Amino acid sequence: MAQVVVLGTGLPDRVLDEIGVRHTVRTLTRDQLDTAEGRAALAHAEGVVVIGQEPVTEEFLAAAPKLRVVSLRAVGYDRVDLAACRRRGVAVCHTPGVLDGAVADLTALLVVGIARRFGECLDSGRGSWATTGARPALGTDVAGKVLGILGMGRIGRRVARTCAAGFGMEIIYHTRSGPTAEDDAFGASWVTREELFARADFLTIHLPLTPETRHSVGERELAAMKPGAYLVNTARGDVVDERALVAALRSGRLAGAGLDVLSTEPPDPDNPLLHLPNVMVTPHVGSATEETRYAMAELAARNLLNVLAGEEPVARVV
Ligand code: 8YV
Repeated sequence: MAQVVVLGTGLPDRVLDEIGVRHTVRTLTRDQLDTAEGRAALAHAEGVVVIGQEPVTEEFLAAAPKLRVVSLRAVGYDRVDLAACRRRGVAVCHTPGVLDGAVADLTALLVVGIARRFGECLDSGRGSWATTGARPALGTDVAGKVLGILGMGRIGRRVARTCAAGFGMEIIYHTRSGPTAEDDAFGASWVTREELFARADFLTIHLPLTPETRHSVGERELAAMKPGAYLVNTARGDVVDERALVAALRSGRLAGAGLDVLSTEPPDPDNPLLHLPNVMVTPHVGSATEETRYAMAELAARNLLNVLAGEEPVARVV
């Protein structure tokens, strides 16, 4: 029986019980982590489940010398110091595959949402329509438009299929690894990175955040986009240089943006992206459905239990 710390709330009771049958479970909030009680729990922990965006740093690992596994209830692992985990022999696991549909649905929603000025429509519906009769300016059709997908992994591919089959969009994509027969089979075309930015009416980002991808969509890339194009990001805020994005939106170079992720979360209330009428911001809810979060929690628990039992986890990063 090992000590397991669950960092953050939101693991369903059934999943907590599943871990609790075999191990001692201690749930800690971010604030509790800094208390004597929190430090003591971490000092004995052999496994940690990370629910939110809590960083796993060298300092965190030093406070948990018995740790054998960090199990993320997330697919993204950009907040984990992988090198430090490797050095200390700590396994890192994540939850790929089970959230593709939910994230792709939200991406498609943002594509149509910004095209149809849905943020402004909701504001009007709740206010000006009844008081002054004012309604937003006309939107634009998505059918027949080019959707550019930057990063054709599981989520990008799911977005491609949804937007091609459901909305009649033409799909182009770019991945460093080049075209795949599977993607080309349903009419998506691989293009160079330059061509992707130049041809997309809507560009959607599905890249992990790494040192190479940080701010990789910046001034140069945004200036290369068609005037009046739209940007969607449901991956990680820091893939985009937010200052360059704000400038492109203010100048009218970009017609709008749909963002589920921002550089700082929760954002600074003064972040201009929260105040531009042609930007729809959602609060990092790509995977936030009952079914998907349950599946993520179960996979996170399975990964943790496997490592603690000396078995191979389902999805290992380190
Ligand atoms: C999670 C995410 O909501 O999986 C990811 O990488 O960004 C989201 O699905 C987030 O990590 C909180 O658990």
